[in-house]
Amino acid sequence: MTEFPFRCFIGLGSNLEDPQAQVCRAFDELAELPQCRLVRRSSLYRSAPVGPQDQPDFINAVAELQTALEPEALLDQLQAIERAHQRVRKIHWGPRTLDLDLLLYADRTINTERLTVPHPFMYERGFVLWPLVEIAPQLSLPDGSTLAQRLDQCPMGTLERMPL
Ligand code: A4P
Ligand code: MG
Repeated sequence: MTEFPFRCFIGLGSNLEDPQAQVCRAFDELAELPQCRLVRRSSLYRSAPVGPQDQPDFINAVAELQTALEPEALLDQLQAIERAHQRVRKIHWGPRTLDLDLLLYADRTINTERLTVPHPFMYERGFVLWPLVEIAPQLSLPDGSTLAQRLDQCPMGTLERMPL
């Protein structure tokens, strides 16, 4: 089996139209991406919305991929999956059928017009960090900090791990 060289992490989120099913289907679609191997999927987590409060709770999860795609090519694939879930972009931080964020790409720091990696808000967000530590407890981050250090600053709040 060919191993793809770059390790990356994708954040999944949904709060519309059966969010658990949206996230489970997205995991299966990530597993089918070209030049990628889905290595791990976290549990699903439920939490209150960050941002506008007049929207349903979110279901979030994190996936670990090995890939040969360059970051923007991977983003293209993630956005194609979002489109397949008929996501309509309307309100910033508003409700969505599926949101796929490229959280981390190897140990790279990326700042282009289309892509900011590490994802700019991931360190403040329990719904990203807790599923991430579940599947990658030893992870160190591009700035040299560890996930354990970041978690100290990020309480679980309303976050709840769903039973398998
Ligand atoms: N973009 C730049 N960097 C990235 C990256 N690392 N990964 C660009 C993915 N996309 C990236 O994204 C807008 C543009 O960001 C893309 O075209 C891409 O080129 P978007 O997903 O359409 O915009 P958005 O989702 O409205 O904004 P944003 O900032 O991505 O929102 P977030 O950060 O995704 O937050 N509460 C809970 N509990 N759980 C959630 O999952 N999610 C949000 C949305 C708010 N509150 C939430 C949750
Ligand atoms: Mg997004």
